[in-house]
Amino acid sequence: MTTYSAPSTLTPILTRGWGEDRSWTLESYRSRGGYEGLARANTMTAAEIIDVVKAAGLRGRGGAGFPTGLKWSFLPPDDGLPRYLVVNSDESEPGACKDVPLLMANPHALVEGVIIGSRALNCHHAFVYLRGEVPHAYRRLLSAIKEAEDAGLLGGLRITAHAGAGAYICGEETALLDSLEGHRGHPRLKPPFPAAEGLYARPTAVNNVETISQVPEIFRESAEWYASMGTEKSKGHGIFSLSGHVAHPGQFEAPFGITMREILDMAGGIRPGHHLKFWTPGGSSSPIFTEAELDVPLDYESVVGAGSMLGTRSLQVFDETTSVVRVVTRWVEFYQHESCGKCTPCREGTYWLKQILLRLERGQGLPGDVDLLEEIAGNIAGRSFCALGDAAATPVRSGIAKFRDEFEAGLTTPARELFPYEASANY
Ligand code: L3W
Ligand code: SF4
Repeated sequence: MTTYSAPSTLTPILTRGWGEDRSWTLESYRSRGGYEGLARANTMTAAEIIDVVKAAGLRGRGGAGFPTGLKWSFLPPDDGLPRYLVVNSDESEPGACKDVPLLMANPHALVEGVIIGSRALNCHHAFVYLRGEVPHAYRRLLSAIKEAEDAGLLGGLRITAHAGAGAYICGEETALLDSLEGHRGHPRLKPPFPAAEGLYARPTAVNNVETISQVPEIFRESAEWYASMGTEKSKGHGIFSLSGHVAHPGQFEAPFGITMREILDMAGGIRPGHHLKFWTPGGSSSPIFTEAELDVPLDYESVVGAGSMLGTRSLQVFDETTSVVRVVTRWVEFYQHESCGKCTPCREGTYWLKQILLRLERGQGLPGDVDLLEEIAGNIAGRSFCALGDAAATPVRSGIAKFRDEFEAGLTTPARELFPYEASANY
């Protein structure tokens, strides 16, 4: 059993001031140095702004870790026609809980980042796509945009906050653009990437909320300061959202390269009287880890090297009272429900996976079911139109790889007998 020792220090940058009274107001944000970065960026050309972001090493915080400055530089030269910055705030990966708290506590970091990013891209209209089910974050953003506008900070830029109708697939950047245009959200074929042909077929940069919110601090401090944090290839810091069977769940901001063991230290460890069984480094889309991976540095490269992916840094923790079969079944049900139906492997495969998992969960599995699950998941992964299909196959494959016995037990024994609900309740 693991023991957790001395807590490590946090790096409160984006989360600085979250606990302050009315931290979301312009006045509070300014007291923390807010809009000083914009003042500095305003003295630079668009190309210089992009160079600073490149030098900082900022990478996308929405899951893929794509270099932000490089993405911005992919937009073709300004031809005088519209071009757009679109912020993806459609946070809905199971376990992800960083963008909504960020918007609630510190919306001006996003607004300031949008203004700087729009200057870098020579765009005059930016969009923020949020989940309609989170109206409080939507309202908070609207009030921050209004405050910035009234203070004359937008400099002619128009920022539109758009509330989506609540579909996970609209977090995929091209489905998001379809939805923003008023269509049903379906992923588009890439290339062309949005940088060449995005919103209304015009050059568009799509970036995650946290990515854009980190831009102001790079200009307020410096690219060198930012690049001095983290690891060689995963520079800077990020918000890690920790949930599940831990003593103190929540958002922990830390440089890349921190380990799960250190984050658990900060969170007071696993809930009292229990021990870790498995965890996800990047939400339900990432292969699961166990105690063996507690010391893997949480940066993009190391996590991939250990067989998973960092994704959205959604650290979900499960103790020994948890049935892997039950968790995987819930995740697959989610993906099946959220599948947009455009391609056959995902549309049919996720439904098929769900049926088999449900009977294993009930202890009514059929001989060969575990092999069949692996076969179906193997035919979804890499054969689907977008990442959702891969994501649905991932927990099935990694769950079986690490806890095959529990899936085999589903041929005879219901998960609730092996792992009673009462024991797994998160007190
Ligand atoms: C121009 C090129 N642009 C790539 C751009 C591309 C995109 C970015 C990354 O998936 C992952 C996924 C989820 N010219 C380009 C180019 N780009 N090559 O770079 O692209 P890509 O395709 O690697 O990633 P993606 O489609 O953005 C994101 C994982 O993140 N994930 C997601 C979680 C959930 C949410 C949510 O809750 N809303 O995001 C979690 O781990 O599985 O693998 O902008 O255009 N040559
Ligand atoms: Fe739609 Fe799933 Fe195909 Fe993605 S993988 S396009 S969500 S059916």
